[in-house]
Amino acid sequence: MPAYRLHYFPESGNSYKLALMLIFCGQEFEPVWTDFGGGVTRTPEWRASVNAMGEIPVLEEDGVKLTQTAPILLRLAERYGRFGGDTAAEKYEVLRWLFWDNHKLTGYMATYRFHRSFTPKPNPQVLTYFRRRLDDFLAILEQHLQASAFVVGARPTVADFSMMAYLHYPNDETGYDFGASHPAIRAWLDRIAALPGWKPAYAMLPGKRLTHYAKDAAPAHA
Ligand SMILES: N[C@@H](CCC(=O)N[C@@H](CS)C(=O)NCC(=O)O)C(=O)O
Repeated sequence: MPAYRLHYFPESGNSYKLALMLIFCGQEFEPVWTDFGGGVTRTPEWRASVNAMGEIPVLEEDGVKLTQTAPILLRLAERYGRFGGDTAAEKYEVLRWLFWDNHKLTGYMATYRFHRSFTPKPNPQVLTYFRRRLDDFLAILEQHLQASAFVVGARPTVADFSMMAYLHYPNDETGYDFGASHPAIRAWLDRIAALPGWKPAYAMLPGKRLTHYAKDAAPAHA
C-alpha cells in the first residue's frame, strides 16, 4: 500500500478532491499543511523542491511528487479500480467533464470564491464578471443533473468529486445558496455527501485557516 502525503491548505477545493478520493478508496494520507496565504508556493525554493507549477495540491506517493488533480484522480481510479467509469464511453465522459471542470467550473468558482471571500477588498467588477460566467456554467450543470443522478450516469466517478469540491463550501464563501437557486445541484451534492466516508473539506483538512473577510457581510450575491 503506497504511503501518501498531501500538501494542502484547508480552503483548497483542489486538495479536497484528492483527500476525498483517497478516503473513498480506503487510503490514509499524511496531511502536510502549507502556508499558501503566506505565499510559500510563490517562493523559488518551494517551486524548485515541491511543485514547479507553483500550485497546491501536491500528492506524494511513496515520495514521488504528483501534481494536477485530474490526472491524479484518474491514476487513483485506475490503481484502486473505483470511480473511473466502467465502459470506454463512460471513461470518455469522465475525462470530458474533468476538462470542463478544470477549465470552467473549478477554474471560475475557485477564483471567484477566493477573490470574494478571502481577499480584503474584492473588486466589484471582477466579481460581477466571474459571477456572470459562473451563473452560465452552473445552469449547464443544473440541466445535466436534472437528468442524471451523478455526472456520468447512475454511479459516482472522479468527475463528481472534482466538480463538487468547490460547490460544497459554505454559502457565505461561495456566495450561492444552491438549495434556492439550483435544486438539482443541491440534490447531487447531498447524494455525494451520503456516500460512506464522506466528510466536508474542513473536517478532513485541518490547520490554520485563511482570513474570511466576507463572513460578516455575507451578501448572497456579488
Ligand atoms: N489545475 C490544478 C489547479 C491547482 C490550483 O489552481 N491550485 C490553487 C490552490 S487551490 C493554486 O495553487 N493557485 C496558485 C495560483 O493560481 O497562483 C489542479 O487541478 O491541481
